[in-house]
Amino acid sequence: MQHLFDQQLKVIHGDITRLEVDVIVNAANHSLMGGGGVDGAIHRAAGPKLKQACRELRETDWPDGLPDGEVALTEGFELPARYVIHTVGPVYAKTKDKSHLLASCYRNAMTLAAHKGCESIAFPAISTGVYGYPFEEAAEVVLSVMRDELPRLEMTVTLCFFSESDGRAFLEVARRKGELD
Ligand code: AR6
Repeated sequence: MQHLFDQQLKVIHGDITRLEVDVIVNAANHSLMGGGGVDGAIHRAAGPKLKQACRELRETDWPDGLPDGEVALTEGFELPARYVIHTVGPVYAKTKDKSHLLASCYRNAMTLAAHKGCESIAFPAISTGVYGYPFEEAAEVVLSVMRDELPRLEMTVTLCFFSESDGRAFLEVARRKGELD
């Protein structure tokens, strides 16, 4: 584990569904009905009540689906995390304003988590899997959101990369940007 931004940001690798934090973020899709990647893992680990909660969210709040960059909160059900915040990252090849939308995913999730009284939040590397966002480009977006947002929040943020090499690649970007010694 590596700490950045005065210990407020942790960089780890592993399975986000195992983390004992107040809230984990899901890289979902517009339907909120589950999918592959981290979305599939979160739905499997949370159990069937998560899908039911997502269905209800669709009916009440998002009848046309969750737009890119927006966030929606459910309980965590069988997860160690109390809540899940679902967000939809941009599909790299199809989206014009992608860095703005990717930043919105992170920023909106942290704002909602703070509003719910959460003190710890964990993110996967949103959009960098099936949605094709180049990893280093996404890392730059994440770092600039963290630099802007962390000072105003009393919250610990964990970036949970699935592989050790992704974790190392993120730290390399941070080092290049002068965020790491
Ligand atoms: N814990 C942490 N990270 C994980 C885990 C896990 N258990 N499993 C995968 N990752 P992706 P996207 C990493 O494709 O690009 C889904 O089908 C993975 O290695 O899950 O935003 C949704 O339903 C990668 O670095 O999300 C959408 O349709 C990162 O999570 C679509 O994929 C994100 O990869 C969203 O695509």
